[in-house]
Amino acid sequence: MTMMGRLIVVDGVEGGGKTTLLEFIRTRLATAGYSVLTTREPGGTTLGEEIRSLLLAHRQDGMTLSAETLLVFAARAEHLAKVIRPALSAGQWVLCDRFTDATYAYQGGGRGLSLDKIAVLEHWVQEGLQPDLTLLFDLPVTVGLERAGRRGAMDRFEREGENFLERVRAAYLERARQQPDRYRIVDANGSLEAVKSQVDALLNRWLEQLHAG
Ligand code: T5A
Repeated sequence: MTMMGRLIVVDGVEGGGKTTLLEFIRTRLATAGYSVLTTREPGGTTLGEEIRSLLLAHRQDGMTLSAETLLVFAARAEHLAKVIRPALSAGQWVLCDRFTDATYAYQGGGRGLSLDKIAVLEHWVQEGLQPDLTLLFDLPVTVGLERAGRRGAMDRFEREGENFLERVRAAYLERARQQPDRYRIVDANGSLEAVKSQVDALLNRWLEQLHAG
């Protein structure tokens, strides 16, 4: 029987550098001997990427919170069925740029949707599947926004501004506090080199623990 792969997620407020570090993490895991598929949310499938465009577009200002949350989970359902579960079943590791923690943080913490409602959708769509490891890139919101702003036009979530993102950040940190086994917090408020070396050390320790069983 093939051993199930592992699901590793990078998540956090805007501008933390998680997307920049995705290839670094993939290479680190590949060096450790794992076949790694990288993907992202919202997105990762043809329909999921179309849903992503709807979610991030400025013209969607005014979308109801229910519609926004259901779209996020619709994309996630596709992603799990067509990409994540088949890869894990084949023994591949999946490295995903954002996952359900982002829904708890943005739609829950940021927009104020009840966490119970998110949990209902999570149980429906994920049927108990959870990431094995979530690297939470944490940094002050102002620093993250400044970095994201340098990258170009802001998406619908970045345009919500500082107070919104402060609530998002607090929600991420609260989840990390509640589930310390799954989370590792990366201090993303440093140079790219400093962030890389932290991530490298965290991954080494996590892989050692995994092998120790
Ligand atoms: N969303 C998502 C929800 O609301 N609910 C959900 O359930 C999900 C899954 C898109 C949006 O969707 C929302 C949350 C998001 O707002 P996304 O595609 O992950 O999600 O967001 P992006 O806008 O693409 O990425 P981020 O803004 O989150 O940025 P990253 O990935 O954290 O940062 P990155 O790597 O793109 O870096 C940003 C810039 O900073 C520089 C980089 O070069 C880049 O220019 N940078 C640094 N500069 C100096 N020092 C460092 N240490 C740096 N690290 C990066």
